[in-house]
Amino acid sequence: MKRIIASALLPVALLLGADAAFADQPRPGVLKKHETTPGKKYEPSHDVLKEQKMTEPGVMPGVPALSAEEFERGKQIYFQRCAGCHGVLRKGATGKPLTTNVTKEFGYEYLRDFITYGSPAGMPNWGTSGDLTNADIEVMAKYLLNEPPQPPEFGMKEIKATWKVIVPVDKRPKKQMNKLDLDNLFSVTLRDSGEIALIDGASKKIVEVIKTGYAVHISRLSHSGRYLYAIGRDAKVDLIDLWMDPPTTVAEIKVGAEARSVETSKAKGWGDKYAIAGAYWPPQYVIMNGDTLEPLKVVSTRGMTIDTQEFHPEPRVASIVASHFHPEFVVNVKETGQILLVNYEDLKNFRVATIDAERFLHDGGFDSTGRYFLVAANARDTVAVVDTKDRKLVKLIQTGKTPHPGRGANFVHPTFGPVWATSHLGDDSIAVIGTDPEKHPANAWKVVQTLTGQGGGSLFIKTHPKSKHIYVDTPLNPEAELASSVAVFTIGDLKQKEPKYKVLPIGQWSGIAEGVKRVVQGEFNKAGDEIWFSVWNAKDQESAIVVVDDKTLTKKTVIRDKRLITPTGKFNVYNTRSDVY
Ligand code: DHE
Repeated sequence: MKRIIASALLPVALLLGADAAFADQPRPGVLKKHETTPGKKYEPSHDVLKEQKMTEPGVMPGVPALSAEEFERGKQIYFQRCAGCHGVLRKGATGKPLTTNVTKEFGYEYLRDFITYGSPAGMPNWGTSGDLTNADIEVMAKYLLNEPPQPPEFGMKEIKATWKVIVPVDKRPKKQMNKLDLDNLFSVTLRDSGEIALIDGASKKIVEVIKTGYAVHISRLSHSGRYLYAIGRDAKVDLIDLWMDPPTTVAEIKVGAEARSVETSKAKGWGDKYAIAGAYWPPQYVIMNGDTLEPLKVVSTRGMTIDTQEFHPEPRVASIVASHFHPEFVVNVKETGQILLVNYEDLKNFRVATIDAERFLHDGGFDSTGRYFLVAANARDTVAVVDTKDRKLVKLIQTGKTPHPGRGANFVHPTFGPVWATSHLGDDSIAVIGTDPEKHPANAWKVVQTLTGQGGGSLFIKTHPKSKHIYVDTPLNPEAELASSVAVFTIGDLKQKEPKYKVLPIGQWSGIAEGVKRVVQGEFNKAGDEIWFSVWNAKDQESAIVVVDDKTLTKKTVIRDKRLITPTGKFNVYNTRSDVY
């Protein structure tokens, strides 16, 4: 029996699956009070867009006018708290549309009450939770009755204007100038300081802290491992040359106003040639030169949804991976549910294959052979599988509630052969999916086993080809104890019907007393004998990285350094460039 965490479901619904946000349309008087949850930290907030200059709507007959101050406040709140679900243009994303034809039907009082009390279907109770004041709620009710402002587009002209080559290619070294063991270097996201820390895998010392974009999100490595690309939520890409002494930012660019993903070309003969970044706003991806970030092509993702075949004005670009079989990027478009195979062989005679998958695509990774890509369509509790060699959809697989694999975990199951696994945000299950159609055809592309972990609110699952263990985090679980610990399964035990897991109290091991100490995203070192976890506290509190010995499942080292501000994602150079997970 799956334990679904009611309180964790709310933000999940809000973030990822809430077409339901307005589905029940409660009337004032029957609104239910409910609690806002800890998982709300995971709502997408368009913090960067909220700062953009936008034109105020004119005065409209029959609609309460907004003062300039109220407009500014409404815009800030909308982009920070609402746009992630209801869309930048209010035309609906994972939440329902809030265009004026809809909001005028509801009227001022209804909107005010809805925002205050929320709904059991996914709308948070912004008022009764204390997140918004009555004055803010009144502004928001008025704001929604007025026409939505549109943030500016960001085409080639604007992108080019942000592009800087700081160290030209001919001024860069011809060989590695530092003594770092680059393949065992970790790039660590320091989310709230907008920096990455490069940490040496052996000494566990910070080698360099490098300024990046705002609320930096992920790092990806070029095929050779020389170049590191970091993307901020402000869509700023920083290109860092790891051969320089010390590693230095050699180019930067902004590919839009809001973004989350970046990747580099990995097909044979194309290593280090191109980079690609996907934006949330405007909905587009940009292909760039790998060593300079010179923007070469901007492509919009606006288009039809795969199911209802309706036009979607702002489908965001979620994860991007690079095919190992063809000169192609696999670009996952969240709201249309399309997986694009973007061929970069000839940018003039440009070819994009469009695979109808499922909505709303988010994160994913390859199987152990690097041929099949598995991606979560989290609004539909589905994992979509694409064959990147034959360029086609293989299967849509039903999993638990709101799969969230990160890049997932590949291992050889004692009964079912090669498998890939995902944990879930919305329940405590771990879906184990067969991935070997050649030697284990009966198990391929099915959930062959469902494990029960310690709770929902999981974001990342991890193993390594050399490891006998599978690690499942639960940073968004409302229970502090679960949020600050990790469940570990032993692969050999999966023969049993209900395999048990061991709990590692990573937060406690960090020795930090303050904060919730969310433990997030395990990442192995190159040798595959230790796994690093972030102990993620608030910006003004101490955070840490705890290194666990994979053989003994004991604490090996704790990295504590005042420069480690809000560490979240960690990217080992070798494992990231080679897609080992
Ligand atoms: Fe992420 C990956 C989007 C919040 C940590 N995150 C991704 C990817 C996307 C994404 C599309 C896949 C990138 C790829 O593979 O190309 N993340 C979003 C959001 O929209 C969301 C939900 C809200 C937001 O406003 O950004 C969000 N993400 C978070 C966090 O709150 C996390 C936990 C902490 C943080 O640093 O912000 C977080 N996301 C991560 C990490 C990865 C990631 C560590 C890469 C995992 C990996 O192993 O590859």
